[in-house]
Amino acid sequence: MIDSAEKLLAGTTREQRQVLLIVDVQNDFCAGGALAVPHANAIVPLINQFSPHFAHVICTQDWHCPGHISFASSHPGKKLYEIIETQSGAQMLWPDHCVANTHGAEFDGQLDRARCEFVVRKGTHKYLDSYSAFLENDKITQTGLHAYLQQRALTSLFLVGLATDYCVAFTAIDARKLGYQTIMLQAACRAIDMNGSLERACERMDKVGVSRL
Ligand code: VGL
Ligand code: ZN
Repeated sequence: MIDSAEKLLAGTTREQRQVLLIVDVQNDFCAGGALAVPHANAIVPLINQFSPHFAHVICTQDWHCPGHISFASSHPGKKLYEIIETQSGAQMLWPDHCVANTHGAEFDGQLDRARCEFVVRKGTHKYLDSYSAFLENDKITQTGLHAYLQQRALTSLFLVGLATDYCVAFTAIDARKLGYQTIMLQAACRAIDMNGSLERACERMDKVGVSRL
């Protein structure tokens, strides 16, 4: 850790090191969106209630270019939700979603972002997807979130948002591996839950020590 972050850590209270990390609360994952997560909109008022109680609020944004590798439409002959092999491993094929600079990629209009201090965009490379807000799916490429948190000595993360079984879970698991205290606030998350994906994600989170409140 850099020297100034160490000083910051010594001089701050536990509360000052806590972050509300709002994962992918974007139009395409909400009602009427291209990859709508069931009951996604129900979490927004709750997240808005939590925000003022955190010293730090950070939002993540799924941000793909047209023709992105994760889109089924980029792979003629392949079906939606099929899993294909790519250079960076297995890739599930999704509907076109969160295309950069489109309405679908914007944050939900009801989400209060007044106190959001940092936005992390992920999945920005055409040939590389990212569920985690820390490491993209090749497990090498970093988004910059870890560096930001380290430099500000932010050590404990409260996760809310979409989707529990994909981006929230992958982000929480990487956070634990990187040494953050990681708490998932389940009431303010919603899942896609396809073929047991939610149960598997919860098992993986439990195994690495993500707290689920
Ligand atoms: C997500 C699938 C594809 C998510 C993002 O935010 O959970 N899921 N891209
Ligand atoms: Zn995506």
